[in-house]
Amino acid sequence: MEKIATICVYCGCGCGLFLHVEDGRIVGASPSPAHPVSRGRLCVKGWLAADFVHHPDRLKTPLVRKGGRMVRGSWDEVLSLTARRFKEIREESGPDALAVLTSAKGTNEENYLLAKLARAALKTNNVDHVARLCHAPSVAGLGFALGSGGMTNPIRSLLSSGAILVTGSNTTEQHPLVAAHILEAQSRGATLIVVDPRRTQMAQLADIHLAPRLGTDVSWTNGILNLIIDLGLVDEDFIIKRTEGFSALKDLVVQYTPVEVERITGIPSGDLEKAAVAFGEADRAAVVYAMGTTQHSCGTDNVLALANLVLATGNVGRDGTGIYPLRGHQNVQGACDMGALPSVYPGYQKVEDPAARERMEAAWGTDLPAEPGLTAVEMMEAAEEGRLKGVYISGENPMISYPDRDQVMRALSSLEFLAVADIFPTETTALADVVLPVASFAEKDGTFTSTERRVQRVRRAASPPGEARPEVEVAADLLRRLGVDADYASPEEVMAEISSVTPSYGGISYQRLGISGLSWPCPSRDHPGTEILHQGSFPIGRGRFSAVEQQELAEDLDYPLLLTTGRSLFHFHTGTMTRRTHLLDRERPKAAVDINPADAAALGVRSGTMVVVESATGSLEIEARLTEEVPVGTVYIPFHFAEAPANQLTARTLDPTSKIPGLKRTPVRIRRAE
Ligand SMILES: Nc1nc2c(c(=O)[nH]1)N[C@H]1C(S)=C(S)[C@@H](COP(=O)(O)OP(=O)(O)OC[C@H]3O[C@@H](n4cnc5c(=O)[nH]c(N)nc54)[C@H](O)[C@@H]3O)O[C@H]1N2
Ligand SMILES: Nc1nc2c(c(=O)[nH]1)N[C@H]1C(S)=C(S)[C@@H](COP(=O)(O)OP(=O)(O)OC[C@H]3O[C@@H](n4cnc5c(=O)[nH]c(N)nc54)[C@H](O)[C@@H]3O)O[C@H]1N2
Ligand code: SF4
Ligand SMILES: [Mo]
Repeated sequence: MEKIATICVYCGCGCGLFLHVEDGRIVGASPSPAHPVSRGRLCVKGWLAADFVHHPDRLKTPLVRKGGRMVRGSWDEVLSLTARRFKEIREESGPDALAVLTSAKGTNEENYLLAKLARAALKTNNVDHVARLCHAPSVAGLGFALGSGGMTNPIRSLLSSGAILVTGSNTTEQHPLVAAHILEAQSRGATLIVVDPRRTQMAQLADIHLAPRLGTDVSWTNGILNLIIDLGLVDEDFIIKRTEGFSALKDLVVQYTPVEVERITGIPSGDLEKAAVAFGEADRAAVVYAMGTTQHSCGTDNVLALANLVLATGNVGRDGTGIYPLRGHQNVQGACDMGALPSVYPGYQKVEDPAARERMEAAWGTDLPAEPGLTAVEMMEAAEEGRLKGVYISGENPMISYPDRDQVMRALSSLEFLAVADIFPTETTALADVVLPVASFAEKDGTFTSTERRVQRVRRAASPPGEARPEVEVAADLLRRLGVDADYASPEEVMAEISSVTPSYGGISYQRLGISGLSWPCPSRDHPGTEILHQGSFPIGRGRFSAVEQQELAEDLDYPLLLTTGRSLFHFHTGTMTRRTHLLDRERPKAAVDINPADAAALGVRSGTMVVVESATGSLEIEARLTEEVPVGTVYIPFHFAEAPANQLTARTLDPTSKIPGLKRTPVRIRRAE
């Protein structure tokens, strides 16, 4: 048996694991003891990471729609058709009638080439991916406040924290190896503050659990800061030397008294005070957050408020401090770094900056569009309106993962041409004109960048099934068919190009990555990488405070309950892989809506009763599950299940700055099904 060192395909923790190979087949996975994050551990999904790889449902041959039916085609046929249709649409309707959605499941090399395909070959900045539904507010908010959207410190740094504030993150289930570090810190004496409307396992383990009403995060964050200022626990030296804009913020937060915060959020004032003292008094404190913070129509404000808290207390640039936007997909950080976003090139160089554009034009040997393109949800709107006509989707399943499912269906169905690359048939490949079967993480070489900005090597352990090809080859082939030089002999050569055009990856090469990888910024070949950001200064000079106010929250008497959506430990998003992993699917085989027993009694509903959940957007039928994990007035549905798709109910209400939809708060009503 051979053991191939690679990286887990699921979450952004970026655990190192070995794939065990026997006679060309992957027979198991085990943790890497030498890896800096896993240190010999994996969560249940990591242990089972390779179980779906040889599943019989894998896509094995290219498919093309003929007379309404999907039939087998050759690679040459489907790629020449794709290139021809994209050219025709561009000639008839202009380049902005085309778009590319890249995949946070793909490698950096794949994301880089697909973003290059959009910009250099199709000539549009319409390129985006699910980071839009995930950490777009972090890219915008932390980018503004600190000069970088990246997690400031490595996961290991949490072990030195004296207080850790975790908000909007179901850490033990969604980032298990980050949770392991947090709980280890707690056992060494750190105070754990968890802010979550639900009583998650993390909330149950916390020293202080604050349960705000959905969408009221700016209020409690400003409230904690107000108390910290009152108690004289701000870091005045840090504020003077390294920041700007504090006095406007200070004038604003006085309104957020404990009594006022309790009125808005429902958090008892005594609990807020305990949290403020614990966070403010700690010599080293950290803030960890995820989707409960970002997935709101005020997501950027939520992030800015948290950034205020770490800046005011001087918790930046040292071990044990910092702000941790936990990246979700195993390579969503990398997909952003590679410029798979409508407004930036690799390394967050703005497309609107003429100097950056000239550099990229010189590197890619072609002229590039100057206007930022459409974001992911805007693409769906443009498609329905007929402005967008041809789309390439790599490894995303918007039919289940994007808000307002009926609209997504109308949007994708109205396209003139849709190409989808995936490893399995999905609700989205079902709408495609061509389906491109690609290699999974276990069948290709490349790199993933984890939530701690750690660029790590992914290694091929088996051959792709049937005619499936690594998407890096598919993207290069399409580039050539569309007239752009793309003679890469290997993914390693793509990385050489990436490092030549991406300053923060300038020193990264396959030879240097080894077992532990390198954290960016790593600007040159002799640079050791950067684990802790902002040590002496910020990329923008001074850190910036923002006086952010709580937004008015829409209420609707017709829809008296609030729905929040999310995930479970055993499934990953739309379930394409985990629902094909027997041991995981067995743990969570079906969809359910979590309802508090008090609400259930009022509705006449028991565990197991089928109910109809309705919002202004849509409705679905689903089984009820009674649990005290959700507070009275709030219900919860994981979005993994196509048979009861939570996004049937969510709306396309976007945060104006980052364009993330408010997936975490939807007014709904519930009744028993007939
Ligand atoms: N097992 C598993 N792991 C995963 C994933 C998966 O699908 N399955 N997906 C990965 C991805 S891409 C991501 S982005 C991450 C997501 O990781 P998380 O963000 O941790 O997961 P979610 O379930 O979306 O939501 C987190 C928490 O936010 C809380 N919340 C909801 N509304 C609010 C609010 O208004 N304020 C506050 N403070 N909290 C609120 C919810 O109750 C929930 O417990 O997980 C990654 N890891
Ligand atoms: N209601 C609600 N909706 C949400 C969220 C929420 O909390 N609530 N969360 C949002 C967030 S944070 C995210 S990140 C999105 C996730 O949304 P998606 O990213 O659309 O969901 P996945 O199911 O992870 O889709 C990944 C696809 O990639 C395929 N795949 C796997 N490996 C490879 C590969 O190597 N190459 C290629 N080409 N394909 C591959 C998989 O089979 C799968 O079809 O969902 C968003 N939607
Ligand atoms: S914590 Fe995340 S990266 Fe680590 S094994 Fe689990 S799913 Fe994989
Ligand atoms: Mo995500």
